Amino acid sequence: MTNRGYSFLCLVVLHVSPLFSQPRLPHCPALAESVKVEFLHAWNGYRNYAWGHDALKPLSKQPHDWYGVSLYMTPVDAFDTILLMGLSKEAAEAKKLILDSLSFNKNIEVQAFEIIIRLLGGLLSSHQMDGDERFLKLAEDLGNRLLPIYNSPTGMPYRYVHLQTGKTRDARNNPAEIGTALLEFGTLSKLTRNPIYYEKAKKALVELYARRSKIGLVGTWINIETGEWVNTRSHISGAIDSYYEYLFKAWLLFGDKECKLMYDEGMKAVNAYIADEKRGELWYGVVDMHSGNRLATTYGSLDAFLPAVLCLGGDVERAKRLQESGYNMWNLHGIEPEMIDYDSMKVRAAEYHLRPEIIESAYYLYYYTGDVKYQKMGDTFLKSIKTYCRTETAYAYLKNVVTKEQADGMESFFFAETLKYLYLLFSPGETLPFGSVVFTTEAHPIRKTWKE
Ligand code: DMJ
Repeated sequence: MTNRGYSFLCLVVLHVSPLFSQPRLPHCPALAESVKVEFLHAWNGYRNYAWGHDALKPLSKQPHDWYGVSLYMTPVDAFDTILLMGLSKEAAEAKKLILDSLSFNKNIEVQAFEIIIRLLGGLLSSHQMDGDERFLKLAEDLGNRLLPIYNSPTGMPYRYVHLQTGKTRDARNNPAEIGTALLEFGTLSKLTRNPIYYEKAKKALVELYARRSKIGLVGTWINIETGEWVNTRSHISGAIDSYYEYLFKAWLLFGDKECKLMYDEGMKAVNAYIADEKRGELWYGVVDMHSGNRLATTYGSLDAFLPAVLCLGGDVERAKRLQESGYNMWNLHGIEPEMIDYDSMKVRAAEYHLRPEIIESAYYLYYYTGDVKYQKMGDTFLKSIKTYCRTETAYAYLKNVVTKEQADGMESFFFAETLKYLYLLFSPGETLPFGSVVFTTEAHPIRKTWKE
């Protein structure tokens, strides 16, 4: 890997952490501090120009609400990062904003997946970290409004639901949106002692798994009323990605053995058919779920979550190799494109949406290997993001990683995930002992506070 000005000083702290009998890893206070400074830069942009709205449009300096009215997407998604960074003034302001004003009694239809991972997950981790019961009350209200998604003939969820009427829409769904709910709904069940949320979200996963092909793969789109696949492309990219993540993490958080089994079987098939070797590098592409025939050699910023999950599942060797490939992708144009063809190494989708996945994987790999090169990678990621995405008021995603043209958007996951994983990568164990929580797909840390 290139060094690209790796000039920071990491402190080697070799005493033993009380939670884990392993030496603490070197941390980089100066870099952690600079992530905090950048967080505050983006947060203050949101605070000054979009306070109380879902998000800030960083170039026009205008607020943006996904559904016309605000669901406080940015503050809810960002709140646990604010707490982790110890920003007490910002935490108090954000908490007041959320608890005084957030209500889900809104005449709107929402996309369940996005609301579950950003808001339900955010409220649950906020409750656990801050201790205020009102966060849990909001989560419970939201959970109840979302539950009708599971009222389908198969038990797999519809994509959209109206928050007041419970009316559902869109029977064409994908594994990521079907499966990425068990951590949030499961935690809601544990904390409210109401098993309904766990049961519904788990059934959806089991029903999906039951429809895997003979070679063990899932496709991209399925009709959740008939159970028929409508798109049989199989990969680990967007629309499937966190289905695998949640199978493993449900085992970690809830000790759900069935989920572990489904993960092991699923990942066996993924490694047998989707994994691909090029020039001695490991990549994951696209195959047909029934034949296993290769359909495309594409990999992108969303796929870069896999090394993190491979680490958790014990496959650190594949994780290391895949992260190297992802790092090459990042360095093609100095910042990561949404998708490349790893055969030709040409960009296929040129945006950079301020995504976290490759940083999340560096964070896990640093813990699993203790190799400081993952912090150096993090330093590269931070420098690129600062160089190309920073604006006068906040951060903007890139329309094109080749031209570096900025676009008028800053997703809430930039606060929830991208900056959180960078911060944690540079301050290992200082803020949050590794292994003490399970991160949801939106990086909301969930602590197991219940008995099995
Ligand atoms: C986030 O909302 C979540 O990480 C999701 O699983 C995938 N997409 C974004 C980040 O890229």
